[in-house]
Amino acid sequence: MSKYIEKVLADVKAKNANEPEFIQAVEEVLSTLAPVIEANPQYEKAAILERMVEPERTVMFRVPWVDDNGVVQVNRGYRVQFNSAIGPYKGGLRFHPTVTLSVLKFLGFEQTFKNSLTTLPMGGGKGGSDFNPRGKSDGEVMRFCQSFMTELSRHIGADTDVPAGDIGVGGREVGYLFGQYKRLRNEFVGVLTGKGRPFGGSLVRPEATGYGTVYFAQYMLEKLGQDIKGKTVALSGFGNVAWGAAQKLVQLGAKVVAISGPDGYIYDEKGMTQEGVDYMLELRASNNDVVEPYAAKFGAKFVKGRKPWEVKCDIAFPCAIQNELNGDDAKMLVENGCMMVVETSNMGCTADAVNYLNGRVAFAPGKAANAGGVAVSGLEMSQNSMRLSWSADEVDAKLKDIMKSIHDNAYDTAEKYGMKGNYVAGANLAGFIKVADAMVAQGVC
Ligand code: 2IT
Repeated sequence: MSKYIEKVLADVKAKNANEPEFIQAVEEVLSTLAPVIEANPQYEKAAILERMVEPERTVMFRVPWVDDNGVVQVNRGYRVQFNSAIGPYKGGLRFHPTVTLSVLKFLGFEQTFKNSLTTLPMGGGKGGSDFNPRGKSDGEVMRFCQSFMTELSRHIGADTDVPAGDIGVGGREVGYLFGQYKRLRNEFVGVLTGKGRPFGGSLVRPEATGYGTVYFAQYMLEKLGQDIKGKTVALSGFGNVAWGAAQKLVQLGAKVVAISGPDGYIYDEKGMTQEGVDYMLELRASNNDVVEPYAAKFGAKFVKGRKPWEVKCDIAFPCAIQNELNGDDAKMLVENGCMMVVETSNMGCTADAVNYLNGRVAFAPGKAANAGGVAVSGLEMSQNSMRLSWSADEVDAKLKDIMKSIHDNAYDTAEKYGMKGNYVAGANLAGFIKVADAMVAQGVC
């Protein structure tokens, strides 16, 4: 690591000592940047790293709402506008009890590099709330979303900051948020992505993160002279992302043997069928956050309270939440013959796990592999600006092209800097260079 990087990292740790997830994300990126930092003294001169680790703006606000019993509830809302060097802030909203400023700063920081990799003009941002949608009625979710947007609407805009979904925020929530924005601002614009079809949503957006991560895996396998057909796959999660991945994997002839929820995991030795994939949507809609019912319905095994990384698989796709796959899980996967891990959740693997896996197996970092979701959000923004709508085939073809560009950019950049096959370094370097050059060109701001 260069002296400059060490100094910035030490400052980040001192200044944000109570933000472990943010520190983890910064360390993961900065520890790979030495080759470009050393070759480009203009970055240090312009204090690019010091500026990149500080969000341009952070908004924190009270979200009061009334529950079905008439009781006033208060949650905390956030929007972290991290970096607008290459486009308006762009990134999802997460509604989950684990949401803290540290979590949203790590997500906004990662989003900046991810969005840079997509080839589209989007800056990085992230927001959300510690609101837990689990068990809430539709009316409660609507009132919460309206209150959240009442404050958020002052800070976003189609050319300023364009939020979307993330964990706990899907089509329903985006609809309520959009309705409230339109009402407050009296304008119908593409201020959110992941909207419903009738009001400007893009085809393929719901599937995009999951499809994209599988396309990315296919491009990696191609480099290794292998095919995804016939591969045994373990997924974690059963939400929107895991569903999209499962759908594409089943279409391509992979054998999906595991999905998981907070209650445990499902082991389906025969491999998931299209009916199983469709049933994931029903589980999701039940709003109970459990996968157990899948077992009885499809004659599969339910393993309570455990993670799916103990099953034998060729490829693992963590699709749930940050730090869901740790060093011990990584060792278990490798011992069981796993040859590829495609991080699909943001920072799904702990630093230990990444260090263990990267090089031992083909390892795809989340900011590259899961960028298909935000990429199709970028395509939704384009369609909204042009006031037209592309067909599903058109969007899917563009998504595939974008995932190929991301793959090749990460692969070629790693090779250029003498780290062939290291997608972690390649993605960080490629994502960084574009943002850094834009920042240098725009002066001190
Ligand atoms: O982590 C992510 O990239 C997302 N949650 C999607 C963000 C977006 O703006 O579509």
